[in-house]
Amino acid sequence: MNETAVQMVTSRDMANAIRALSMDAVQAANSGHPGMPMGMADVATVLFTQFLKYDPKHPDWADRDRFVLSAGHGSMLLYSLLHLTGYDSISMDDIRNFRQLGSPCAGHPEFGHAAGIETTTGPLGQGIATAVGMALAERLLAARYGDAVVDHHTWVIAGDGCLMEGISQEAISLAGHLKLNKLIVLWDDNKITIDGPVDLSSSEDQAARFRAAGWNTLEADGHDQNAVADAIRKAKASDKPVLIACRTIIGYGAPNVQGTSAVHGAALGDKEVAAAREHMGWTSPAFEIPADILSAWRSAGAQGASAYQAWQGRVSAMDAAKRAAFEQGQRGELPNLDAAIKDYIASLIAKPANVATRKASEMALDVINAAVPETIGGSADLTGSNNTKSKGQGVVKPGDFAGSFIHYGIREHGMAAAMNGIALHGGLIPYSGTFMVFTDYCRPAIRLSALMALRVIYVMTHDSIGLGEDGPTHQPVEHLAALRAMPNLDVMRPADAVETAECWQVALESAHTPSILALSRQNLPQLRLTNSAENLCARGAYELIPADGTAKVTLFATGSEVAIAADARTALQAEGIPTRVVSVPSFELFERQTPAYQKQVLGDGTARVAVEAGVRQGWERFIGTDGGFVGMSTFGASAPIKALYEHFGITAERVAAEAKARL
Ligand SMILES: Cc1ncc(C[n+]2csc(CCOP(=O)(O)OP(=O)(O)O)c2C)c(N)n1
Repeated sequence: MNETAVQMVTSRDMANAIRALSMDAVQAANSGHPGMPMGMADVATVLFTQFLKYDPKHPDWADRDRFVLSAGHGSMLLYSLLHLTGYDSISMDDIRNFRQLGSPCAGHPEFGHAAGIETTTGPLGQGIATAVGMALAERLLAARYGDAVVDHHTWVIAGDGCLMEGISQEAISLAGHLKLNKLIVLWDDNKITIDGPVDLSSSEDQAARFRAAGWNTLEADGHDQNAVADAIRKAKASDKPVLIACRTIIGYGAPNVQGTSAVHGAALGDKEVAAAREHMGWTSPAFEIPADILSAWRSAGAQGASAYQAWQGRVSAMDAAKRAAFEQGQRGELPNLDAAIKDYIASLIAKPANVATRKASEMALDVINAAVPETIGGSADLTGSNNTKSKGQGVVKPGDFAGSFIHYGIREHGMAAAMNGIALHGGLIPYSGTFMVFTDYCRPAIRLSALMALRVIYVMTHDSIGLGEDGPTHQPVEHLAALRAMPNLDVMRPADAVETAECWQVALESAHTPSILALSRQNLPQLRLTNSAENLCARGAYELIPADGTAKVTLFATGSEVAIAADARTALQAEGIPTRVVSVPSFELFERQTPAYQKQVLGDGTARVAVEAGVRQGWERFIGTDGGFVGMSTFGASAPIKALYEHFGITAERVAAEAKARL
């Protein structure tokens, strides 16, 4: 490094490198958001050169600080920082190809596209809520393994949009309650959104809102790097999470448009780009960073190498068993799970349990949580209904992270996003529950679990009209179909205690796919009464009861309706109609089977009827165009379960009649 040259480089020059790259990349793509990166360049420069703990050469360092660009539209800020600080994952060519197919520099930051992108952001508010999960994971792991190996901050850059979104309230309220004091939010307080000034649509006192939720708040002129550094220094000493309101000018550096919504989300145009160059004194052509400025950035990026080495030394010095557990968690391996589930299923075969699948899930969790210490459970204030807390599971409390069960409160959306953060952080496997109907309240975060390919397990109980008296607001009808429509999400609806255990195993072993476990409120008979060497649910659909004779009818069912299908089969067999029952715990898992297996399960040439207490959409895959479907086509109603199943005609008689009508 040329020391003299570095001394001549100012931190404002370094920030201007971000501004230049951002405006030039947006100009080249002729789309994107230059305003936010240009406005927050000074703040980000302070963070990445003076405070953030990271090592571009070891981007997977378990104890690195996490940086979340919640205002994901400002993606060029992140790409610039990663390139400038020396991450190999973002080259200058990648930046030139901003927003083009195949470039890791996508329109919004996409997790998995380049090292250093800690999470996918873009849907406003998700980033800050995900960061709460990361900060929580850090404290949970620190409680287990000690501050010597887990001791990092989680930083967020959030804009007005993130803070206006409802999810931000759930997130800040949870973080404040838990006293996640190593979470620091840098708010891009530029008072501009797309439609114009923030006061078009909002007049709240943001800092007061954060304080009411248990945060400390600070403010700084976001273009005075010393003031920003002072505020960050104070924030790091806080015993509560901290919001730093950074007063900035959107598009800072573009002289004719800065401070206006015009600079939020459109290329500046050649004339304004030239004017900004002139204004900033930036003489380099597009996509060229003067050597001295690049060198200053690279040495900032290299600062973390010694901290990484020191951390490695501390990991080596750990007690051997603890270290092995820590590293196993980081790798995400589950060496004890398979044997534990097999033993547990054998015990169910020996002593069948006719319980609700939510209860069966709790029984499975008693086994799983003992065998897989990485699990972190929770519920959105329905712990006793979701049955997500296993025997002896300790509860996480404000400032006390020794437990592994989180009372997320009535914050379903925040809970789901926090689970994404826990999974992204690494070292832990989050699962948590609410009522199935409230997957709608979680859906934007579930979508990100799926898009980011995270191991997040959603325990969704009360999965049909079978919940009874709470009525149609609480009864999912379209939810299974809606969730099955989402790519890379495994929706599983087990029929009994054995299937529930098998589905849990599939969910835990799916390292790159989130799972929904749809579980019943009502008791169900155990239908699996013999041991199987194989996890049958992993097949997605399988013949549960063969026909007595050459099958003329195939009945398909999921979850609580499998028992109804079994009753219908008994009736049909009694009438001399050989009938088989196929249990379909998961459409998605079935699609991954071989065509030969699928053909065999589908039972070509038989009359086909499906029964599920939900809408028909999607069932054609199993029943074809001429099959029968017994389910729901309207919302449910408030009544005892028996009356509801009769009222909506989800009965064995109806299933048998639909079959006979097709013979
Ligand atoms: C959930 C969601 N709604 C809407 C959008 C579209 N959108 C992107 S940026 C933005 C305005 C954000 O304003 P602010 O956070 O102040 O960003 P700035 O103008 O400062 O860049 C909107 C509405 C989005 N990305 N996500």
